[in-house]
Amino acid sequence: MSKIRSYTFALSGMTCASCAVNIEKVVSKLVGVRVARIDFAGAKAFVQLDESVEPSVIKASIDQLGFK
Ligand code: 9UX
Repeated sequence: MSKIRSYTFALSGMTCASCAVNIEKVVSKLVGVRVARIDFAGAKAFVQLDESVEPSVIKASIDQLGFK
């Protein structure tokens, strides 16, 4: 049984609510991601990850989509 860790971080660059939906779809498919919620209005990302997954992997993926 692997543990799950929760992270919340600021996310800049979203210009419409669809951006949040798009990011959620991509991040949700990454290995080890249990929960991905992107808050457009609050400009935040909330994720729950298997402990084996470093949050930097998630951030790198979001960077690739053009957000910070
Ligand atoms: Mo909104 Mo975001 O019109 O990648 S979907 S800008």
